[in-house]
Amino acid sequence: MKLFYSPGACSLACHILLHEAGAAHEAVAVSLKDGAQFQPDYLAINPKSKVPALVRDDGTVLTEVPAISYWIASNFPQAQLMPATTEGITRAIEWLNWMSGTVHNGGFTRIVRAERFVGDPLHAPAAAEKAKADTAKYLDQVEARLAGRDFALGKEYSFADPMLYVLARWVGRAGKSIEALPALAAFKARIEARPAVQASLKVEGLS
Ligand SMILES: N[C@@H](CCC(=O)N[C@@H](CS)C(=O)NCC(=O)O)C(=O)O
Repeated sequence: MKLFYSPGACSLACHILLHEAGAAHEAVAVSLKDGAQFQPDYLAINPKSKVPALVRDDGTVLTEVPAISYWIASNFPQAQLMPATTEGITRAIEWLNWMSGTVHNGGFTRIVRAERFVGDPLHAPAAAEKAKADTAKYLDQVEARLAGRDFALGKEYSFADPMLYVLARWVGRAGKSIEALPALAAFKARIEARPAVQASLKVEGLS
């Protein structure tokens, strides 16, 4: 398989899960800052111009962090990334949809790519400030939900956790310090101790 990623981007969640699963893969960097996601060779892989994209062994391409995360957990059962109950699986999907749809694309993306969300480029700084305030509020909601838990679902690690780890790495962009989010800070340290996380950070040049 081939995972198309950008260092520290949301694709890191899928990269971690591939390492957790022990899945044979090649990690291919896409330079977002150089606009490689808009070039024809990448558009042929993912016309949405986003990472992650996972090219599977049969050549088919899977996109979207929640879908890729679920697929890895389903296909590598020995890694025990899939919760044992329907309730657990449903809660993991609930987390991933919230993190991806609201906190990431409805929050952080509006901060770092504010110019895409306004008609007049002069309005981008104000839009970014509003997005920062909204994202800080979302992070407070994440913190409240995580309080008293070791992982997103409670005691058990699951396919939802790597994306939560990615968000924990980004809190500074919302003007938050990780120390102000103690449950998220403890979670981040817990996840960072996992060999699969260390291996992924190393490949992405972040360790
Ligand atoms: N909904 C997508 C979001 C993917 C996404 O926004 N990826 C960012 C990196 S974190 C990206 O590729 N951005 C490039 C761009 O928007 O030009 C998912 O969950 O996979």
